[in-house]
Amino acid sequence: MHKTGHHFDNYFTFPLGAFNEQQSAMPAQETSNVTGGRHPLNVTFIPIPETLPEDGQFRQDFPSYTDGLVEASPGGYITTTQVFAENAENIYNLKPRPDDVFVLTFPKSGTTWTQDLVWLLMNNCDFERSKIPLVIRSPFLEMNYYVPKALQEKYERDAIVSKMRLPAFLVDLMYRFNIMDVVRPAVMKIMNLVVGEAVRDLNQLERMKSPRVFKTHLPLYLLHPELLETSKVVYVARNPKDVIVSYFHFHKLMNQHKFTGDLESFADYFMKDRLYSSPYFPHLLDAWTKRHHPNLLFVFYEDLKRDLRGEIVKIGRFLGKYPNEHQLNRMVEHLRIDKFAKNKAVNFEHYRWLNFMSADGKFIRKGKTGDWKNHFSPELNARIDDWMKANLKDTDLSFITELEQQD
Ligand code: PPS
Repeated sequence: MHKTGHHFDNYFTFPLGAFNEQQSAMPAQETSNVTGGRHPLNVTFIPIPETLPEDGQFRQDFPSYTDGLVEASPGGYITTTQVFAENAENIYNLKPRPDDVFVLTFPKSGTTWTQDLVWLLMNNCDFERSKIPLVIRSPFLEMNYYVPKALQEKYERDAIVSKMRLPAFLVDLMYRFNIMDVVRPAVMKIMNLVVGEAVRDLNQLERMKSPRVFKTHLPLYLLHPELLETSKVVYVARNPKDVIVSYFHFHKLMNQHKFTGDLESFADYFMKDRLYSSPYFPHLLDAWTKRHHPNLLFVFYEDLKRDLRGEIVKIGRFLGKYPNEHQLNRMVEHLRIDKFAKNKAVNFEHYRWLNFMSADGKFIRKGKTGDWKNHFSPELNARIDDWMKANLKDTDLSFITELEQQD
C-alpha cells in the first residue's frame, strides 16, 4: 500500500464551499427534489442471469460484483447494481442548466483529461483553484449510484477500521445492531471532509453553483431529454483497442471491479457487452449521429494526443471561451501526460486511502495511443478487427489506432 498520508492531509484544506451551496451528507437513496415537468424514463433494468450464481464463471472473474450486473431494456446499458436502476429516473430528470457542460464518454476515453481541460476553460484558467481535487470541482454524475450496497458497506467498514483506528469487533457490532445506520451521516460528514464530497447525490448536485462541469459515462438516452437543447456536451471517443487495454488495467486496479482473469477473456467480455458501462459501440454511435448538433462537440482522444493545443482552442470555441496565448501555453503544459500523471488533484491517488484502489497500478497509467500493440496477440487483434468491422459497417465513424507523433 502506498503511503498517502500527506495527500490526505491536503484534502482537509480545500474550500469546499466554493463548489457547493450546502455541505450536508445525504444517504444514497435520497430522491431528487425535481418538481413538475417530470419525464418518465421508459427503461427497465433486468439482472443478467449468468452474472448471478456465486459459483459461476462470471462471479469468479468479478468477485466484487456481489449483485451481478443489470442490463437496461431497451438500449442495453450495463451497470453493476440495482442502486442505479432505482435512481435512473431521478438521474434522467436532473435538470440541465444552459451553462452546464457535460463531459460525456465511454470509460477510459480521456474523460479525466478533458474534464480538467473543460473545467479550466470554464473557470478562466484558474490554475490555483485547479489544485482542488477534480472530483470536487467537477462531479461524476452517477458516482453515488453505481457501487453495490454490500461493497459500499465493505469500503465504509474497512475505512473506519483502518483509518479511524476503531477495533474491528466494535465496528462489526455497529453493523450487527444497525448502529451504523444511525451514525452513518456523521461518518459520511467526516469522510466528505477527507475526500471533499466526491460522492454527491442528486440533491447535492442540484444545489451546486453554476457553471457545473459534469463527468458522466451514461449514454445519451439515459440523460435528461432536453440536455442537448439546454447544455453543452463534449463527447470524447477513443479507439476501442486502447480502450480495451486501459479498461482491463482499470478493472484490475479498482477494488470495486477486481477483475481476476486475463486480457483475452476481458476482451471477450468487452466484445460481448458484458462490462460495466457497455455496450461500447451504441454509446459512441448515438453521439456520433448527433455530432452536428450545435450543443454537442465530438472529440477524439487521438486528436488530443496529436494536437493538444489545437483541440483546446476548438473546445474553447465551442464553449465560448478564448484563452490568451499565455493561458494556452500553461494549459498545454498542465495537461501533458507526464505532468498530469503527477498532479494529485487529478490522479486519484487518494482512492488508495479509501481502499478503492489496489496497491499496484495507477489510474493515469500510460496515456498513449497504440499501447494495445504491447498487449494483443495477433489472434486477439484479428478478432477485435472483425468485431470493429462488423460494428462500423453502416457508419462513417472510423478510428485512428496508431500515431506517428504523440507526446
Ligand atoms: S475514467 O475512469 O473512465 O474516467 O478514465 P478516463 O479518464 O476516461 O481514461 C483514463 C485513460 O486516459 C489516460 N489519460 C491521459 N492520456 C493522455 N494525456 C493525459 N493528460 C491523460 N490523462 C489521462 C489515462 O492514462 C488512461 O489511459 P491508459 O491507456 O490506461 O494510460
